[in-house]
Amino acid sequence: MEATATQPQRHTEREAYYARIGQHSMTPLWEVLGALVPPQPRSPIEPALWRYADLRQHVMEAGRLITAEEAERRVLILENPALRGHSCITQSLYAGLQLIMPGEVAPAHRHTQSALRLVLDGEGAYTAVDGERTTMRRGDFIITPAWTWHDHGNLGNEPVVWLDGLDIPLVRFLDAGFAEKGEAEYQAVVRPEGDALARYGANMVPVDFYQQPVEPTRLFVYPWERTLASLKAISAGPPDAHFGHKQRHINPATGRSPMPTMAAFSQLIPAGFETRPYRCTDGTVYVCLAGSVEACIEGVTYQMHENDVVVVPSWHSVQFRAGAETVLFSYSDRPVQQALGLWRELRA
Ligand code: GTQ
Repeated sequence: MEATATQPQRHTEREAYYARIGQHSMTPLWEVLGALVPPQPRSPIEPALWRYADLRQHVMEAGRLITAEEAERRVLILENPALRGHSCITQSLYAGLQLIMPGEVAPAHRHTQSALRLVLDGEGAYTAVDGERTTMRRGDFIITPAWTWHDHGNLGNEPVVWLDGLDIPLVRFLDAGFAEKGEAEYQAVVRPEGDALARYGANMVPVDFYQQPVEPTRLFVYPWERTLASLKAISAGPPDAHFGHKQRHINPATGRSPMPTMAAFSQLIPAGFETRPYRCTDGTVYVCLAGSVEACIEGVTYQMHENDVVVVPSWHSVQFRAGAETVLFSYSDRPVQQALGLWRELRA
């Protein structure tokens, strides 16, 4: 048959052609089209679990090796095992465990990357955002929106660890990163603690305050106490088949995500409850704040206990099976995808 006879020759001819056009920084689309325009997302990242019980000692060891001041931020990055060396947990998101020792200060700086914190371990630290401090209590969800000054300190007597979630890979992809160091180590306090929560976080805003849709919230702490109280109250009713009892954290002045690039969620899964298979295009980082739960991702089960972190890549099926009553916090790039008309989900 002529077709098969000409195949090797054609192949050689094409390779020579690719080499010639390569000299002009060109490459044929037909060799890569399937990968460029896949029928559905084919994430290069992998599902993964970080067990806090295994990590804690290593995080604490960093406290002996480097000071917060020397490091600027003493953080162990949680790198996706399939993308080592890229400082990312999904293609668009960063995660890390930050440690601050008693008496230390992580000096003031600001950057165009947005950050969220989820307090995991220890007491007595604070984060200051644009001149207001908030004491970090376990389970608190705290934000430092793009270009806000922030420093962290520890006035207590124990090491404090929290999870940092940032949009670093997304900002890097867009080549839109700027950063500045503060003149002083820590910011002068210009408002009493609780001011932002009272003004913006009590179902009210100042009388003449109208916010642009893309602005981050002025509220910068979502106290665990309040989140848990809401979830507990809601859980008196029937759970959703795919989520249990899941709430979306918002900017209360706009109803949008707290910051334009990252969504955050808290959910309670009743003891013994199993969620139905669910997939969505936003790769998501989950943290177990209370209870214990099995995360079944594309058929592989990851056992989560308190402070454990799991990443579910885009378009991977996930199901949760709670042991004891479980509270999960999660974050993703959903608002970016929604703004661009890209976000999809599938409930099985
Ligand atoms: O606390 O400002 O994990 O700037 C990475 C970069 C934390 C922070 C990180 C940062 C910070």
